Amino acid sequence: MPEIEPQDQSLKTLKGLHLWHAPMSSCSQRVRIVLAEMGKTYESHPVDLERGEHASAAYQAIHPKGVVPALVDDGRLIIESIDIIQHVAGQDSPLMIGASPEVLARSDKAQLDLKLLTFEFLFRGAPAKSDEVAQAFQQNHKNDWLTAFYRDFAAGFDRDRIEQAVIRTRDDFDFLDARLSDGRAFLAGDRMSLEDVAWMPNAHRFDLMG
Ligand SMILES: N[C@@H](CCC(=O)N[C@@H](CS)C(=O)NCC(=O)O)C(=O)O
Repeated sequence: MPEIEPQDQSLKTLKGLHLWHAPMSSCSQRVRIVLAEMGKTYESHPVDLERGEHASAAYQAIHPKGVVPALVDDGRLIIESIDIIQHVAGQDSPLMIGASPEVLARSDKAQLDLKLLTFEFLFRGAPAKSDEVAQAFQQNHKNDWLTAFYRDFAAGFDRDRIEQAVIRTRDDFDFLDARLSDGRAFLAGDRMSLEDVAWMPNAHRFDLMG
């Protein structure tokens, strides 16, 4: 369900491609990779997640879940990175060849574990959000799952929750390895497809985590 009716009706008047995104967001990275591969230019609207900009009323009127990315293409609002990359590539793109919905959906599902493990193993040592930013976020962000996630992070994630995320991630990478085990260079065969794009940010993130 990629295209949604924007709450912020002014989005309908925008021309060309507009992307709301964040540098370290894996879901945004996917979209930027496809935009670059397709040679498409876009107007960039960075959303500062560290400062909780996605809790603003203005941003939540763009993306109903208050997360990035969000894309507007000639007034049409599209959310969900897997839907966005398919939209940006377009049906006739070589990136679509062999890209299976199953592998794309699996990357979407893996995002929650990637997020948990990123916060635990990459962000925990980073400077915490100021109390002011953290409180404003809790008050203003309407996505209950996300506000609970930040509370859990501050309190310390349960060890079991981390372990389950590691196990599922291991399964995912075993699945990808099995796909590549016939010697193919890319997940869907001998050329890069959306499958590689969808998983690339995850591989990069685990690389950052060491
Ligand atoms: N299924 C969504 C997930 C979107 C999502 O969770 N985005 C993350 C970044 S990858 C986000 O905005 N997180 C906000 C936060 O962590 O505060 C998609 O693929 O677009």
